[in-house]
Amino acid sequence: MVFVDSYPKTSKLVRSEFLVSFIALGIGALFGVIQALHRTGVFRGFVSSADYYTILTGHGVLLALVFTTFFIAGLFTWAVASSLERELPQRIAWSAFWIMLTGTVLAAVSIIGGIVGSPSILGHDLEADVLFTFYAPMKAHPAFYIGAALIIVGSWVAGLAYFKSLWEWRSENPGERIPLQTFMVLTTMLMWYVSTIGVAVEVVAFLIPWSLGLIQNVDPLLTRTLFWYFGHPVVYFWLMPAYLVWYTILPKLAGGRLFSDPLARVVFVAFLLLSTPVGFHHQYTDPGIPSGYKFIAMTNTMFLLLPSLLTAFTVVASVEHGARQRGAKGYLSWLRNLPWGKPAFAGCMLAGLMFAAGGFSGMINAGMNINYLIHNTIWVPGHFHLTVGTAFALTAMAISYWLVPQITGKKLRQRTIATLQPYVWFVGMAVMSNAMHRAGLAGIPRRTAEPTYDEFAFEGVAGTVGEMRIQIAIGGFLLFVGAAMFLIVMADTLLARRGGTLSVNGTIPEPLSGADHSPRILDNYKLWTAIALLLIAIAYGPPLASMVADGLFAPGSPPIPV
Ligand code: HAS
Ligand code: CU
Repeated sequence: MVFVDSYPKTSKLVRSEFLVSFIALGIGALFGVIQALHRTGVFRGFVSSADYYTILTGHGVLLALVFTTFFIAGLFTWAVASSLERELPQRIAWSAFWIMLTGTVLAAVSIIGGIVGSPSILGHDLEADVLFTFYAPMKAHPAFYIGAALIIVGSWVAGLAYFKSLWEWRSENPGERIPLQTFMVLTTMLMWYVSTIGVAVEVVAFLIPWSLGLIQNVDPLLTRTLFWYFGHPVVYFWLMPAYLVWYTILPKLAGGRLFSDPLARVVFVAFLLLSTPVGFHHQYTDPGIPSGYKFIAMTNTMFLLLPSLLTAFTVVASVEHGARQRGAKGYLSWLRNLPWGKPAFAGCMLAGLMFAAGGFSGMINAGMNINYLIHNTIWVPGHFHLTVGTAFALTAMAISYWLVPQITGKKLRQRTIATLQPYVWFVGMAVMSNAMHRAGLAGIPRRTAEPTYDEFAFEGVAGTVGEMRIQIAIGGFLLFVGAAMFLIVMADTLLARRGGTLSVNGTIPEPLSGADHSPRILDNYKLWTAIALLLIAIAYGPPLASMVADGLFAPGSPPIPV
C-alpha cells in the first residue's frame, strides 16, 4: 500500500513541510545566482553592492537554515511513520510546523526589510544583513533573532513527536530493536538537542536583549563561541539525514541491500559523541581561546572523519552489492550496471561522489596550520557548496523524486527534466566549487561584493583570476537552472491529478547483516548522551568558564599565555 493511503494525516504534514522547503529553495537559489553574477562582475544590475549582503544573508538563511530544516522535518516525519508503522502524534507535529513557519516568516521579513529601505518597526530598523552565521557584533532587527529562536524551538517540538512515537511503539513491541530509520532520526535529534543549547543561549540571553536595547554590550568572543558550539554540529544535522537516505534507501534503488546495520548504528552514535566538541575549528584565528583547546578541537575533528569514512565504505559496498545482484562482474565495471537513468539513484550517487571531494577540503580546513591559508577565503564557500550544497541538497532533491509520489499518490511528472537535473547540478557544482577552491588558494576573500581589490593582484597558481571568476558565474548559473528544473518537476507533480498505479514503494529490504548482529548497547541513548555531554564539558568547560569570568557582557578576552 502507498504511504499516503496508509498514513493520510502524516502524509499531509510531510507535504506541507516539503512545500515550505521547496519555496525556500526557489527564493534562495534566485538570490544565489544574483550574487554569483554580482561578485564575479558578470552582471551587477540586480542589486547595489550595499544590498549584496542582504541578498547573501537571504541566500544563506533560506537555503542553509529553512530549506534544510523543513526538508529534514518532512523526511524524518516520513521515516519515523514508515519504520514504526504509525501516524505521528498530530497535535505535537503540527505545532512544530506552525512554530517553525512563524519563525521563518519573521526572519524572512526582517531580511527583506533591508532591501525595501529598512523601515522602522517597533523603534528598530527592519533589516538583518548579518549573514547566516548571525553572530555579534553585527546586529539585526529583534524579529530576526526571535524568528531564528522559533525555528529552533519548532525543531525541538518536532523531535518530541518522534520520541513519543518511539515510546508508543516500545510499549507495543517490548524488547525489539529500534528500527534503523527511527534509530537514525532519534540519534540525530539527540545530537541536535545537545548542540542547539549553545545557539539558544546565545540568542535568548544575549542577542535578543541586545537588539531590543535592553543591554548595551555583548561579548563577541563569548557569543561567537556559543554560536560555533552549535555551528559545527548543525552541519551534521544536514548530513545525517542524507546518510539516512544513503544507508536505507540508496541500496534498494541500486537493486541491493544495506551491507551492515551494525556499522550504520556505530556511525550515528559516533556523530552523537563527536559532533559538538569540535566547534573551535571555526575559531582557529580567534584570540582569547587557548591554543591547547583549539588543538583538542582539531584532534576530535580528525576522529570525526571516521564515521564518514565508514559510511563511504558501507554505502559503496551496498551499492556494489546491488550492481552484482543485477549481474555485474569485474572490479570496477559493476559501476556500469547501475540505474544511472533513474533520477533518485543518480542524484544520491552524484551527491556522494561530490561529498568525497567536500570531505577532503574539510580535512584541510580542520588542520590548524593549513586553516590559516584558507580561512575567510572563498575556498570555504567552495567547501560547503560540496557538503551542504550538494551532499545534502542534491540528495534531498533526488530523494524527492522517489518520496513525493509516495506522499501524494501521484506519478512523477516531467521525467526527462528529472533525469537530467542531477547531472546539471553536478556539472554546475563541479565548475563553481572547483573554481572557488582555487580562487581561495589565491587569497580571494569570501563574503564581499567587491572582491576585485584594485590595488592588489591575486595570482593563481594555474590559470587566471578572470578565468576562475567566469567559472564561478557559469557554475552558479547552471545551479540556478538545476534548482529551477527540480522545482518544475515538483510543481507539475504536486499539481497533477492522482491516477494510475505507482511504480515506487517505500518498503526497505533487510540489511545483509541485520540488527540482530548489532550489540544492544548501541541503542542505549542515555549512555551515549552522557558521554557526549562529558566530552563537551572537557572540550568547552574551561575556555567558556574563563570567558564568563571576565564579564558576561564585557567585550574583550581573558589574557592568554602565549
Ligand atoms: Fe565543513 C566550514 C571541517 C563536513 C559545512 N563546513 C564549513 C562551513 C560549512 C560547512 C557551512 O575544520 C562554513 C561555515 C561558515 O560560514 O564559516 N567539514 C569539516 C570536516 C568535515 C566537514 C572535517 N562541512 C561538513 C559537512 C557540512 C559542512 C558534512 C555540511 C553538510 N568545515 C570544516 C572546517 C571549517 C568548515 C574546519 C571551517 C573553515 C574556516 O576556516 O572557516 C568532515 O565531516 C568531512 C568528512 C567527509 C569525508 C568524506 C567521506 C565520503 C563519503 C562519500 C561516499 C560516496 C558515495 C557515492 C555514497 C571523509 C561518505 C560513491 C559514488 C561512486 C560513483 C562510487
Ligand atoms: Cu565545522
